[in-house]
Amino acid sequence: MKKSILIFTILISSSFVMNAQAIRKNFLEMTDSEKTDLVDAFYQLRDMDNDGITTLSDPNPDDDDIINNIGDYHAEYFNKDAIGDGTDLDIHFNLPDEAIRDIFLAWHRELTFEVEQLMQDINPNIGMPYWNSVQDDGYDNSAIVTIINNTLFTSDFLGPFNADWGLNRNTGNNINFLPTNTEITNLFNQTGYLNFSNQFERGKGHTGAHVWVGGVMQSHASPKDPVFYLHHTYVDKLWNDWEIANQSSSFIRTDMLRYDGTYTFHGVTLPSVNPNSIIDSKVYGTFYAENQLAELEGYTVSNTYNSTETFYYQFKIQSGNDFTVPNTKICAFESINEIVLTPGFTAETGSTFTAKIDVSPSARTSHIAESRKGVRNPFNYKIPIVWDAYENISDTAQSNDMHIKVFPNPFFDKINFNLSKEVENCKVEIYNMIGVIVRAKIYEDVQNIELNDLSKLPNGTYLIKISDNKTNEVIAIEKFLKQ
Ligand SMILES: [Cu+2]
Repeated sequence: MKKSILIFTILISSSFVMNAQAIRKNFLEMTDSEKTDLVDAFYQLRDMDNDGITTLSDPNPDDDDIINNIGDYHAEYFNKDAIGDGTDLDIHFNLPDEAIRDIFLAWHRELTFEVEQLMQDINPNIGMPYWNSVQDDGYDNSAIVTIINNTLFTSDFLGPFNADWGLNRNTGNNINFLPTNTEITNLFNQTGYLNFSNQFERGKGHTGAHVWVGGVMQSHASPKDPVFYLHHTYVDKLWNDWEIANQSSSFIRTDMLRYDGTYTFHGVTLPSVNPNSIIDSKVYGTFYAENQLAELEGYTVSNTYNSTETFYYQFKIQSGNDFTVPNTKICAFESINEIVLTPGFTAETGSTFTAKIDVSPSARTSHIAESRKGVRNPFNYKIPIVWDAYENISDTAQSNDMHIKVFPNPFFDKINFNLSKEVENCKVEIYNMIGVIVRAKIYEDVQNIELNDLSKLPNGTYLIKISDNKTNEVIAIEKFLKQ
């Protein structure tokens, strides 16, 4: 009897830390089936009494589910030192001794892992997506609200949770609550870790999405709204990007609330995690993709969490720069479009490594079926303007004999566009892959266009669109890569 209980406990414990490795992407890059998978997983995590009812009308509500547990925990310890004698540990806004107690970024990283792991127990294909809440300066307020409501809070994605879970969102809030590119640039200019962390936690980069969504998301119980996890995955990505540039994150504290090896939920003891051990988000095999590009670098496959580490991304996967699959370890890359291995990628003798493009539908039915449909145009709110032009351009280009030579491609800080003939009065626009114009300029009588100072653009795929400034007719369009 005792033995079977022990085995049962081990099974639960080990399943709790399975998987985790994932390529996390912008939710705008998710296919329809991936959205369905994520929504289903959220509802299952909320339904710990397994009666299939996850709405407020559940006649036997079991509040002891992980979503409510995390929400309540987060509320209880949110800013505990401010209400006690000042010595209690907490997870937010630690004053006055925040230097030794600031675990905001590490704590929320571990929390995101915890929930992602639980979701992967339900469906191993899930990677937590992120919501980039940064808005371009000078955007039209109502247009942004429409875009967010038409992408993030749709009826097939995060919209229905509002009524089902009583979240009282107020997404008509003033869009100026959300951060601008300028604010994020200022944040990234912070070089000391404590300054960065403090400004991040208190500034719009973190608080913006909480306040703008409103309702529960604005309260100390914010993890009860699923959008919390997409927002904090984005916060985590920004920390990851900052750390790559600055390499100076460190925590004086070596323990964290909830993850100190004593906290138990439904019979499972959560691991003890030293915040300094998770400064590199790759520690769990987590990579961030952006703009149709996933760069897998500086990682050694260990199979610690997964007997086969499978990295899936429907766009381009590029790996090199100290990515190693050691002897006896198993790793796979899966893509729909392109996999590139560059110097520094090593699959050692005795390892198993496979790279699959367009893997058979039986292997990854839901991803592939949808991705095949969606890969050319997975964005349904803005980018079609560009993509439709890209699709039709061959006809136009043939008729006016116009094409663009791009060099270097990929580029880093400078790029040249060489048109096959001079154009009189044209508008040049550079789009990223979620349809946002990142550069725009009007030219008179131009054949060679040079753009500089592009090193701060995120890596990934872009489109240049050249159109007649008077008629708006597309003259030429070309795709290129920043790396
Ligand atoms: Cu928080």
